[in-house]
Amino acid sequence: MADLKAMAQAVERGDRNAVVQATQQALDEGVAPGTILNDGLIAGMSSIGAKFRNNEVFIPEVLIAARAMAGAMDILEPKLVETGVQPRGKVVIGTVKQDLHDIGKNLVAMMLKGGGFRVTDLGVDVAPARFVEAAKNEQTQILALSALLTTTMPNMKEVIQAVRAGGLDGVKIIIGGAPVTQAFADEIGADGYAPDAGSAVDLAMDMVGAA
Ligand code: B1M
Repeated sequence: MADLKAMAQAVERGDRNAVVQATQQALDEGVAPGTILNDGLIAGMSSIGAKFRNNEVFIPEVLIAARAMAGAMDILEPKLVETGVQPRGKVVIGTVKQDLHDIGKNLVAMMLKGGGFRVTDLGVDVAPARFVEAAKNEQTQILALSALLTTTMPNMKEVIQAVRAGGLDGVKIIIGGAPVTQAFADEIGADGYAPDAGSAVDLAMDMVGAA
């Protein structure tokens, strides 16, 4: 019989084969796709996210867990769509203009997916106008900006100004990246700041009222 606790543990271990197999078995046994997502896959990612925040595990473990979950999502996603399960929220993410660093941003994107968000990743060196366009097209609730250079941090403010000028007042803007701080977020009028990928998920949940 499908064991969602074991599935969550397999996600944490990053055992892709076990996670994919358990997901298929649960589907075959008629477990609801939303239950598999929440009680199996997201439970596993949440647990590893908490351990990452507490420095009990490190980036490689999180990446391997995210890869295991992604394998299961390949088979689960069409079923979620069929059964009309809604994502927790939509996030558009990218690294700001003139900044090519994407390792942390990718980690945040993976953790957000692991947290049940639908994520559109615009990549690196993203101009403010592209963020605005994507936020409109995707009808996103959250825009997540990453910057790794002190010289590109000011470009986050440009995005915020462009988004507000574009009339997207309902879109929450959250920011992060090694040189970014809560004080900087306050200064430029961001809606939130997260120091790491796990906290970014908690913050995003907060923003959509799912915490
Ligand atoms: Co660059 N680089 N780099 N670099 N690089 C740094 C950032 C630097 C600190 C190195 C140093 O001098 N000690 C320095 C910045 C100095 C500064 O501005 N104060 C620097 C520099 C100067 C440069 C160049 C200018 C070097 C040059 O060409 N002279 C150049 C700039 C290129 C450009 O962007 N235009 C450059 C280039 C590169 C590479 C291309 C070689 C490569 C990037 C490869 C890639 O990303 N695909 C690179 C790398 C790898 C680094 C270091 C070594 C590692 C960054 C990293 O990936 N960390 C970095 C030094 C360091 O940090 N030790 C450095 C791991 C990653 C998981 O952490 O990105 O912080 P991080 O993400 C964390 C959190 O910050 C947070 O969550 C993540 C996970 O917990 N987070 C968010 C990140 N984004 C978030 C968004 C959110 C929330 C949380 O949204 C809400």
